[in-house]
Amino acid sequence: MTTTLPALKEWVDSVASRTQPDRIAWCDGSEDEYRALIDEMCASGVLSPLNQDKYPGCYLHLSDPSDVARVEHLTFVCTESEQDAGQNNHWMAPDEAHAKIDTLFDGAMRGRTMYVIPYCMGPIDSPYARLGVEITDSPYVVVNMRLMTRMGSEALQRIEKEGTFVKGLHSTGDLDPERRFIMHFPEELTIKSIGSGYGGNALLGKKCHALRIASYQARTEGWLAEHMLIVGIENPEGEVHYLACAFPSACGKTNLAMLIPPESHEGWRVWTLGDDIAWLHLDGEGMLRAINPEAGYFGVVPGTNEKTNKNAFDMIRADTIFTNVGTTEDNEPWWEDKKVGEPARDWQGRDYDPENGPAAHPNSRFTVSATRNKSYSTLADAPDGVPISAIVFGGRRKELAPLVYEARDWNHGVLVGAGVASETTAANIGEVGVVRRDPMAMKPFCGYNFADYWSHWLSFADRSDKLPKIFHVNWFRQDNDGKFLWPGFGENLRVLRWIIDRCEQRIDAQETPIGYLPRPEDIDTNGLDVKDATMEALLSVNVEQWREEMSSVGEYLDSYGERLPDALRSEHEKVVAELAEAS
Ligand code: GTP
Ligand code: SPV
Ligand code: MN
Repeated sequence: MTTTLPALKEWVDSVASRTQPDRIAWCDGSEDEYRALIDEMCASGVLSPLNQDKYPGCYLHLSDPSDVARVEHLTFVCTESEQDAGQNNHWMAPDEAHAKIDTLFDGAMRGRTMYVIPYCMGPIDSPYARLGVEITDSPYVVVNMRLMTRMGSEALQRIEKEGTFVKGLHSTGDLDPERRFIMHFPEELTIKSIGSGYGGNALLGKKCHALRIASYQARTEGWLAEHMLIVGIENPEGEVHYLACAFPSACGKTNLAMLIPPESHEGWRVWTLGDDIAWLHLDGEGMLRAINPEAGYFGVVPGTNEKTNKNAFDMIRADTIFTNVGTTEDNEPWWEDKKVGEPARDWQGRDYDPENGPAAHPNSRFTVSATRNKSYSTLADAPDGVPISAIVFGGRRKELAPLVYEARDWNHGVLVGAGVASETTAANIGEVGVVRRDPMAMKPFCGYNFADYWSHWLSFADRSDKLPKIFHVNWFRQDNDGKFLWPGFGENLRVLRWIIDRCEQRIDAQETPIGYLPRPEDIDTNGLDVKDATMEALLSVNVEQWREEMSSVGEYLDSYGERLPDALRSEHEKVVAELAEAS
């Protein structure tokens, strides 16, 4: 196999002459190809089969212990002008970046196979879908890309028809963190990544293409590429509302996207469209519509159990690749909070010893096709996507942020999104549990200057009067003993109901300086062990703390200087003024 598209053929040839692979394999995305790669990796030790009676089609991959998460400090956006990348990104001049990384690619694939992976992000016949080709020397990347994207012959046909595609070049290199870089050239629709085989660093269709490059393209083309789950909530009357929710990495998107209604909520159904990325477009009527560019899940394993996420728990019982989990004596995968079985070996293949830390790495992941999810929406393949009723921002905050609040209007909502802060998690190499600003949950993923990004968000108000309402949630508020105040998981449906009732104008709210809040009695706590005082605490707005918060948000926004849109500055001033007046 090869291609009829000269630009693609020339690029593949030029990469081969630089990287010097032993052979070149064009991936067709077939089941046979997948099987053959799995067998080959089992033979070479890259994968090992898990217990095939209990976990049929499941395999374990243990990564290099230094290569277990994204590497924001080694991730660059390389635009001609440094200001276009913005202070939210690490920047390198394109010439310098190419020179630096190309040297590392010289001869990098000697003794290896170079795989050419054509892929489509989004339904294959969607006008909103975008194409890419990833070249990699990692068979692990190939099988993951097959689960995560629409990959192979059909994608190649569309690429040949359209002629444009994002070029992604990846090599695991020698896995030395000193020679690891993830570089983006949005002006050239190009990605170059070397030195890591892990998730967001290596599966280039995901964060590199569908967020960093796509957000840059979306700005010039008038749409949005966001770090959002997409979920459909169906009430007992059959009315369905679609929500798009942006939470930072490892802050509950997968869980919310696959929520199972609690027993108290008979007749409610939840449909998953996506768990990580949403591409949002205005349609001819001014409705914001969303597609999920992905076709699978690369989800956090620890914490997944029958109670927290039964859908995911069942979904990963077959045809799943586990990365960096532990195993039991009879070779089932094991992770913290699985609630069944016991670990015998840890994620580094050692005999389990609690002294060495958890059995599963906190950022261990499953890769699985979305079709294995029982609640996968049939509309996930709809070319036009689904209409969005509400946009929901959120973060992990021990204090301050109430369980839920609603922005007064779109512009205020953009401020709420821009002010998102959250505790860092194991999804990135670095310190965990430190509160940092993570606007729209896009801090690691926006491919251009945040100031321009906020202007772009604000511009939607000029283009439509049917925009969704914007909310903020926080499932992670804690009491003085560090216990979560809100039960979370399936019970989050109770909060989504309030959000939907607000969208349908079925319920009033209390006005506060930070936006509209439910009165404690507005959230249905029937059958929950949540005391009235707890509910009040969850919905309290501490004016003193919020003054400090808004002053810190103000400083953060100001750090973007001249490019910061005036409308965002004035939204901020309004909230500050309201807080000054409040008692
Ligand atoms: P990425 O895939 O990294 O983008 O993250 P994600 O947002 O999909 O993260 P995921 O849903 O996998 O979040 C995993 C973490 O969030 C686990 O530690 C869960 O226990 C925790 N979590 C999810 N939902 C809730 C909730 O409602 N309450 C509490 N307390 N924790 C939750
Ligand atoms: C995230 O970190 O937000 C992820 C996992 O979804 S990764 O694909 O590794 O970026
Ligand atoms: Mn993510």
